[in-house]
Amino acid sequence: MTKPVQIIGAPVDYGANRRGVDMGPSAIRYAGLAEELANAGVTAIDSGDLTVPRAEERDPETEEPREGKAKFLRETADVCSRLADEVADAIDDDAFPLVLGGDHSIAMGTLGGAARDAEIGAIWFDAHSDFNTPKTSPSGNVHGMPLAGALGIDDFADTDWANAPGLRAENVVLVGLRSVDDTEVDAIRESGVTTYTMSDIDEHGITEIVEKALDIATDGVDGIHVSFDMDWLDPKEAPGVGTPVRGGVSYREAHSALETVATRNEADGILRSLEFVEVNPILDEHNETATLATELAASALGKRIL
Ligand code: HAR
Ligand code: MN
Ligand code: MN
Ligand code: MN
Repeated sequence: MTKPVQIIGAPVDYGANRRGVDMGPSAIRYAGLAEELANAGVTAIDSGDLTVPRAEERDPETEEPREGKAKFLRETADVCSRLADEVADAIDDDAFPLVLGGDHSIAMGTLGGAARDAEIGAIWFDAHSDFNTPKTSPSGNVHGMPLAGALGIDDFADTDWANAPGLRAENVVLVGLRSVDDTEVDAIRESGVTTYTMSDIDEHGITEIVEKALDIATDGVDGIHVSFDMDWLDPKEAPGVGTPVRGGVSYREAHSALETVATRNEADGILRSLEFVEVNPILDEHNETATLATELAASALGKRIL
């Protein structure tokens, strides 16, 4: 990464039903993010954390949306709006935003900022498809909704804070899916996004799948966002997540995926923003999931062994 990287912490747990993911940004910094990035030859500026009121001080019920349920939607709207501004400002300053979550609801902020004055694609590394809406969500947890929100699906059609203006569904690729709710299937099919499941990775290998994802995500856009949910990895590698799903990618596959992204970015400078979400230090073992996030960030930003 030739640009200076601007680290933005989003200590948010409104969107998850397990408390603790709000401590993710601290845990990732404590695990040595600054040193990892420095060793990778990256210049990083840490702009600290967004101010996020504690969930206990808030009432999870909201009047919005009109139908269905979504907990802490007002609070999520507030923090995503501020995150979008920070991300857009970083890009304006010719810095590269690296956002630390926090639960995955914050992706609506990151994408909103990255897609403010640009047409963008996105690669979503996640066990889950995050395509629910307040109407369809089985849980009411907003971290299961950010792609639907950013793409303006159904209830989210006129929810300005959630929508990412320049995000193009035809340039959105979900990689490594293994947990999709029945309620998400139709919306995914109708949206025009591309999906690769874990079975596709089994069949074709991680490199081929990520190369294909990059071809699709980068086609005709100004840049891409990479959203990395730590539950994409197998829970044996990343135990510190709130919604683990067996059968995820290995340690090497995760690095390989991000090294493939880094190599493409070195060639065409297409990477516009990056985020790591869903690290839950309370559920972690010796901060290893946070440590993994620091290593993966270095791989994505161009760390080389030789
Ligand atoms: N699909 C489920 C729901 O909507 C689970 C959401 C998963 N949580 C995440 N997102 N970590 O990737 O409740
Ligand atoms: Mn997710
Ligand atoms: Mn997930
Ligand atoms: Mn196939």
